[in-house]
Amino acid sequence: MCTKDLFSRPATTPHRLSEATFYLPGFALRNEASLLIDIARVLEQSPLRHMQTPGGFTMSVAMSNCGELGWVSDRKGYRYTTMDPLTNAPWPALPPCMQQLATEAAALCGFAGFMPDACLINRYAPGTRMSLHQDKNEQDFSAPIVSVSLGVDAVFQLGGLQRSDKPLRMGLQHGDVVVWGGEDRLRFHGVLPIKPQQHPLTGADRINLTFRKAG
Ligand code: MD6
Ligand code: FE
Repeated sequence: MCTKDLFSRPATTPHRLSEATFYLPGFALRNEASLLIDIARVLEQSPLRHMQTPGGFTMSVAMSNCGELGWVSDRKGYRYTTMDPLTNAPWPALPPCMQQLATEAAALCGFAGFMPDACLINRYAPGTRMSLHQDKNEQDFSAPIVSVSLGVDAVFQLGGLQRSDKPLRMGLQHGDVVVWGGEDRLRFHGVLPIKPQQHPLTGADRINLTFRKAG
């Protein structure tokens, strides 16, 4: 179900960045090929699109989802839906390999039994950024979020619980995983503008997956 890489890699030990935020460098490299195939299949069914913000702007990050629930933004606000508003069909199922990666990463960080019901897929073209925000449209803040970075490098901003807290900056590379939950679940965070670069698997783009328990 989940093709491991040809050359097995040593198990990653999570680096603890704060009380409940963990960095697992390269954790997703062990099944990068399966992951990229799974993502491509999902995007054939529910293509990436630029959503509208409630304020009427077009988001520069292109998004789609898989899982029972998908995160959407439009003039009415931010929320999770069971149907893809672009296709009027349910969001594609969460591929087992993707779910397994998220569940295993969460467990390594002390969040046993994490069962995501939503995976937001973000595509950043060069110059694209994600401004500081909190993830707070989910029902259950006791579940962590597992974030997987693929493709070109990004600089992630890890803020505090107040918007005014000065964010730390950390580089995220292809295969890196960040897990946060508990008291860090509502930390502000964002992504600085992506620099022009090339990655052999994704070209100039960065793909980020965030697995959530939304419902
Ligand atoms: C990104 N990530 O890395 C955007 N949210 O492209 C997020 O917004 C995010 O990485 C919650 C937890 C981890 C994340
Ligand atoms: Fe977020």
